[in-house]
Amino acid sequence: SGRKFCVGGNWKMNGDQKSIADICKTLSGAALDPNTEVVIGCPSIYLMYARNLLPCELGLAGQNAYKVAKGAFTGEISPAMLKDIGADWVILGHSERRAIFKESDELIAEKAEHALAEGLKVIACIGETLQEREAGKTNEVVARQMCAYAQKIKDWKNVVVAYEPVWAIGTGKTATPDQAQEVHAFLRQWLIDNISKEVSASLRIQYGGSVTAANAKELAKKPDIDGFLVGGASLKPEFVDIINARQ
Ligand code: G2H
Repeated sequence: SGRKFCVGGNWKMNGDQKSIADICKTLSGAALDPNTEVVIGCPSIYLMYARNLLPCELGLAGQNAYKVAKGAFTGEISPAMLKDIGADWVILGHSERRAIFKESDELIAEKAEHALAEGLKVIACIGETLQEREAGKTNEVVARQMCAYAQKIKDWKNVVVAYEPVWAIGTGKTATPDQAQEVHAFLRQWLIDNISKEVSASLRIQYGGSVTAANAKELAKKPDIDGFLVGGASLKPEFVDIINARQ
């Protein structure tokens, strides 16, 4: 496809200095597929620590960032701060941010716009809930979420989209390769219809939701799956096998 395979690890609110040192050691010692771009999403308090322990060719991501550079926003961090400490990516719009912290499509898009303007690369998450899927609304929901991003994102070159069906997140219930491919193909067509052929051909779309070493290889064979966003398994040595899923 010409799109470089891209695998993100999303550690979420997990880890401590000891366990993060262990993961970084595993990643440093492993033979990672040079044709896969790797990004580690680390809790913000450990970002500098992880940056110093990770191989320099691995990207580092915050898991959230606010929509302005600085100011009276107690508890928040900004893209400028992420850049300052050596992170080059941010994950935005994760379903946990949407569901637990009530982030709207619009706020998430504003965050993406600002992060891109500050020079960060963005993993822009989308995905439907089980209720939405069962109501036959999957395409409608992901299109709505993409529309919100598209209102604010004018240049997609530093964006990766992560399609994460909420019913597959942390549940052990992975989408089948066909189920994932079906939505990725829909998104590819949505991009042609709403953005451009060029963006549709070049934008990477990751699948996320209970990806493991056991299911990554089959998912990776699908033509519109350009990588993964991995939660639980990114904390374990099997993350190496997921990075190398296409070997
Ligand atoms: C989805 C995914 C990573 P997990 O949230 O973003 O997590 O692989 O644990 O389902």
